[in-house]
Amino acid sequence: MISGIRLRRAHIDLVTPFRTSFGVETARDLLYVEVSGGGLTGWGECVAMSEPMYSSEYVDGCEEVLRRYMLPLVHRNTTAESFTDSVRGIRGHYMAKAVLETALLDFRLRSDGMSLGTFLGATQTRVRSGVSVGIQPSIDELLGVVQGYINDGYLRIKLKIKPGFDLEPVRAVRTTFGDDLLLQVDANSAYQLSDAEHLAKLDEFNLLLIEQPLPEEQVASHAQLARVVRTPMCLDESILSVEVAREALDIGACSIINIKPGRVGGYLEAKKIHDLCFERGVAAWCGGMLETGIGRAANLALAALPGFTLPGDTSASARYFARDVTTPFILRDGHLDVPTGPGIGIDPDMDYLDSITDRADEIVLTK
Ligand code: NPG
Repeated sequence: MISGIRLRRAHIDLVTPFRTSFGVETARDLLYVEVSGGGLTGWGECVAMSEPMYSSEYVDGCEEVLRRYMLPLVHRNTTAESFTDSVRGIRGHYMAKAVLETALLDFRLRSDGMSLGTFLGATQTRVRSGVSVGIQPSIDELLGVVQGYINDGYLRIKLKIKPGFDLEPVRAVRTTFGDDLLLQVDANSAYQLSDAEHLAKLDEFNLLLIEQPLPEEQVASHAQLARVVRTPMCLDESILSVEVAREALDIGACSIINIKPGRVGGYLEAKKIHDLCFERGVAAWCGGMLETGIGRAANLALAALPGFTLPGDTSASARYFARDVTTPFILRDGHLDVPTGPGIGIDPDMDYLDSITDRADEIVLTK
């Protein structure tokens, strides 16, 4: 039974600034939800960034909607499933829903002694790791960064692109590292449909996929774009639920899906999107949101399902942080191990976590 919930705000520096088409992240502004009872704690990590630039969500907003509308719905016997049902009437706020749902799920699975991977239907004990490379100040620096990740053993490279930083960096990476490198690009919504002819010039680089070139709302425009660009279209920001995923696939807006639990309201919805892709033979991969070990552990459990046919943004702890909040995830032979312990299968180092915590508030359950 749940006896208490804690909201924890913390911060951790990134080892290197991460630049996308919408901004630059230098530190992670963290929100954890801890669901406790009977000596056990279930953990959730919010994926929202400090500012509403990736999507409309941001971490202070997540905390506000959790406190005001979601936590009052939680009582001692709330489960991840009953919570998800009870917040169906709250529109949007997927990242806020996801962090609380994950903590509830982790709490229950720890009580039951079952790993998240087993609960979700994982079939792999380790997952192939890709890495997402931010926009660099110059092509030379980009080549150096990519070389470093290849040396680390990453099995696929994703380059962030934006108008003015697209064809040349992709050409340079392809030419330098050869045709065998698994390479893809991510535009984070930075283009317009009128850029279709320009984006089609990426076709010559034999990319695995192009991710989210157009704004989130423009699902149908992606279908039009996919008729001009031969590189497989992958959607990220647009896919907010299994229903959107089905419609996007039905109209040909994408042929590959980046599944991020935080973006779709949690692991239960992420699993439904996985199942849809698996049934239809559509390639899927697990995205990342610069998570610390708590969020990363849960993503690895998901990424171990059989429908994740492409390497994900499931990179090692060292790619992001000098010191992670958990035992670090280490890249071995291009793979990360899927945790096997109960729930997400890993605990934070509490002394270290407390040392980076700005504040932690206990929420009293009234029912
Ligand atoms: O490896 O965790 C990671 C980051 C992967 O590129 C990544 N995430 O758009 O998918 C994305 C992107 C992102 C980065 C989103 C920063 C939001 C902020």
